[in-house]
Amino acid sequence: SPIDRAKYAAAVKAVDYVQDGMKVGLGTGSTAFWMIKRLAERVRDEGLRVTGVPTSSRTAALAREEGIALTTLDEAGWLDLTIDGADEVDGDLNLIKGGGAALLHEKIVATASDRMIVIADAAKQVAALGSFPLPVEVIPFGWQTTQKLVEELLEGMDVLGREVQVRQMGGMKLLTDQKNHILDLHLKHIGNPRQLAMVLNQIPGVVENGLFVDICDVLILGQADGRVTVRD
Ligand code: DER
Repeated sequence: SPIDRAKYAAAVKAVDYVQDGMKVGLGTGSTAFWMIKRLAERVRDEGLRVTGVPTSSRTAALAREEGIALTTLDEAGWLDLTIDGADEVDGDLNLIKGGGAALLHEKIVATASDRMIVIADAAKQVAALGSFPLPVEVIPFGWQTTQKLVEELLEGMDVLGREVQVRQMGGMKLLTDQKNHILDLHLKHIGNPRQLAMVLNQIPGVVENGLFVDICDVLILGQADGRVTVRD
């Protein structure tokens, strides 16, 4: 499909940044899927030596299946590069991530890297973040009180919408790899991503949120005709 061609184009360009011997954070989602396929192709065709740190169990399974050597973040210590997708990207390279419920491990891995490259189809670029619901990871203990505290916090924030929903999967509350829940915040427009990212994590039951501020270093946008634009 045109969207898949756009994602693949961005993924191929990002994998060109991977050099022999690198330790690479492997993102989660349908764009990261193409990155893993292309990286595995370079490992097979060129004998590229790379060690991957997956950001989710499903990325670990895909990378293993494709023959990419994996390790843990603790074993790796620090990474050269992380390549991951995003749900939205604004003009300052701030992101909303977490559509695939992997935002906690994604943010840890991205932050533990010398460089983070985001790959996306051009439609992910927005003037202001917020059309995509902002995921917030919360621990199960007292999650309904945590949701009330999040709703109260939003009353005073520069946002246009304030509806909060716990993410369901097959009629049950979704459980992340860390066995936590996800609240989706339908904010419509986020006036101050940096401030919101900071105050959300002050709420006791909140583990992490999907706002990635000052984390993305390079944005690679793909188009259906195969063209890519690189912004850093
Ligand atoms: O869940 C995530 O953070 C994913 O990276 C998501 O933001 C991008 O998923 P996509 O590449 O399938 O659109």
